[in-house]
Amino acid sequence: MKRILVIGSGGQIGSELVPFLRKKYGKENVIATGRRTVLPKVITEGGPWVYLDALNQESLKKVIYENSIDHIFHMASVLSATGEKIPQTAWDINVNGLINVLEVSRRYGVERVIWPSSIAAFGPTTPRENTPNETILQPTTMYGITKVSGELLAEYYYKKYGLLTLSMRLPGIISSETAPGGGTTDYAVEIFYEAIKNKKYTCFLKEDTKLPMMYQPDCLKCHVNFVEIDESKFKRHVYNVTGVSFTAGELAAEIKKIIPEFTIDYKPDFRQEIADSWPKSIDDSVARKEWGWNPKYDLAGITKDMIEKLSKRLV
Ligand code: AKB
Repeated sequence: MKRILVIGSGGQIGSELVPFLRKKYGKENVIATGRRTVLPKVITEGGPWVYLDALNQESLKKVIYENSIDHIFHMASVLSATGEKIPQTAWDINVNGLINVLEVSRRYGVERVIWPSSIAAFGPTTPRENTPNETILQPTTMYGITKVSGELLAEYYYKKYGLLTLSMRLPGIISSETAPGGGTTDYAVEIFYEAIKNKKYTCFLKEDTKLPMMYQPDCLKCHVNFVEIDESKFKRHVYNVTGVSFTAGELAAEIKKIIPEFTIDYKPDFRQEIADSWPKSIDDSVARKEWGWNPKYDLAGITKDMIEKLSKRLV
C-alpha cells in the first residue's frame, strides 16, 4: 500500500485532497501536514495529522522517515496576489520549501513528488490563446517566477537523482469546501458565495477577462492520476491541464440562469494586471495524449454543482 504525505493540507486543494486520498488508499496511509492551526475536522480527525513547516528540513526528514513515505503531494504555496505583497515570503515558501522537499525526498527514497505548477508560469510574451505545453516562460509576477523556478528544480532532481517529479500547470480552481486565498482567480469562487448570500457581487477583474479554470473534482482526479499512472507514460515532468475557459461576464450570466435576481458590477484592482499577463485558454492536448487527461466539468456543470452544494451550506 502506498504511504502518502500531503504538505499544505489546510489549503483550497489540500483540504479536499486529503479525504479523497484517504478514501482511496486507507486513512492510516495518508499523513496530512501543514502549518495551519485551524483546520477542518475531516483533516485532523479523519486520519493522521502532523504539524509540519516545509521550511524546516529536520522536521521534514523526521516525518518522512518515521512514516515510511513514498509519495508526496507538496501543496503549500503563496498565490499570485499575495505574492505581489510579500515577494520574499512567496519565494521562501514556494521555492525554498520545494527544494527542501526534493532534497529530503531523494535522500530518503521517496518515489514520487507531485507539485502543482500554475498558468502563472506563463507571462505576457507567451501566446495567450491555446497556450502550448512547450512555450515561452517569462512570468512578470513573483508567484510565476517561483513556479518557473520550481519546474526547473523538479526537472533537475529527476535528471540528477532519478526522483520522479510530476507537475501540472493548474488554472484557477473552483471549489465548494475551502475558499482559496490570495489568488487572482479567486473571484470565480467568491462570486458563488456572494450570489447565494447577497444576490450581488463586485468583481475585481473586468467583465471581459477570460481565464482558464477547472472544477475541484477534475483537479482531484488529476492529482490521483499522478499517483496511479505508470511512469512509462510520462514523457515529461510538467503538463498543461485545463477544464474550461470563460470570462467573468460569462460566469455571471451562467449564475443568473439559476439565480435570476443576481447582479454584478466590476471594479478592477491590481489583480487585473496579473490576469492580463496570463493565458486566456490552454492547450492540454499533450496531457490528454500521453496519460489520458480528460476533465468532465464545463461552465454549466460547474455552476450548477457549486450552487447546489453551497446553497445547502449557506442558507
Ligand atoms: C492564482 O490565482 O494565483 C492561482 C493560480 C492560477 O495559480 N489560483
